[in-house]
Amino acid sequence: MNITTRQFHVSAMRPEDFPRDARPHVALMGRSNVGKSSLLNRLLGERGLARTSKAPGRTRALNFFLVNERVYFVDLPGYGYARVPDRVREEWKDLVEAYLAGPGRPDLALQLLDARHEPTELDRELLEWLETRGVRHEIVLTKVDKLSRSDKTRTLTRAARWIGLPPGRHPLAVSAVTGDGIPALWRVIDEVCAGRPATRESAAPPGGGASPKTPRATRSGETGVRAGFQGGRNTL
Ligand SMILES: Nc1nc2c(ncn2[C@@H]2O[C@H](COP(=O)(O)OP(=O)(O)O)[C@@H](O)[C@H]2O)c(=O)[nH]1
Ligand SMILES: [Mg+2]
Repeated sequence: MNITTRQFHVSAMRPEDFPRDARPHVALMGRSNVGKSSLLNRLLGERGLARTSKAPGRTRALNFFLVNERVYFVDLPGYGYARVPDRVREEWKDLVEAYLAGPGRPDLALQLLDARHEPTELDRELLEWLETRGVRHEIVLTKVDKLSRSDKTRTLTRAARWIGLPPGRHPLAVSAVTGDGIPALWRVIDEVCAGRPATRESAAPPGGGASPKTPRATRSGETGVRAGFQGGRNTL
């Protein structure tokens, strides 16, 4: 996508604030501090568009950004941050569920995992929730600039197993600092925004390897099961 305009649209604290038009949505989700806002800024090419912070647990609202007047990028509140009152955590959970299960739910959810850390129970819960609801999603490992080459290879292999990808396939891995992996991520986003079928080549594993074209989760996987993402029951 050749970005010509990008602007902050709305900070939604209640479902009534969500945009109601038919434009596609790309949502960034993941633990607090995983790098959602930084990745959004990198993707959209404007530092400071979404607020980033060294202090976790800051974002309470769903922040919508409108790109080229035709697609929303949505910066969601992070989960997994312990020092949050129960009441706020419950509000967050209800708001995110209302968004994910509502009519304007994302066409593509980017689930971010910090490449340096093991995924948590809450990461697993979110992934299962997205799969159960048939929301198209893509796992994206963040902050890969912090890994050595050998650590990166190991991390990609471990993450592929965690997600359950077939052998030879790896998740996307990006750095908001160096821009590593950003073009590959854009290819996925462009494909979804263009409304083409949900297939893509996997990110090439380091050192080569087969990359079978395997469709990822699609909307046809919708089951109607109300699993409910409990993210933040114990920690936000
Ligand atoms: N080295 C490195 N640091 C990053 C990267 N992305 C984010 N960070 C840092 O991680 C912290 C949290 O980032 P932020 O985007 O606010 O995370 P969010 O809470 O998920 O929105 C900030 O200090 C960022 O500068 C990255 O790709 N590489
Ligand atoms: Mg943020």
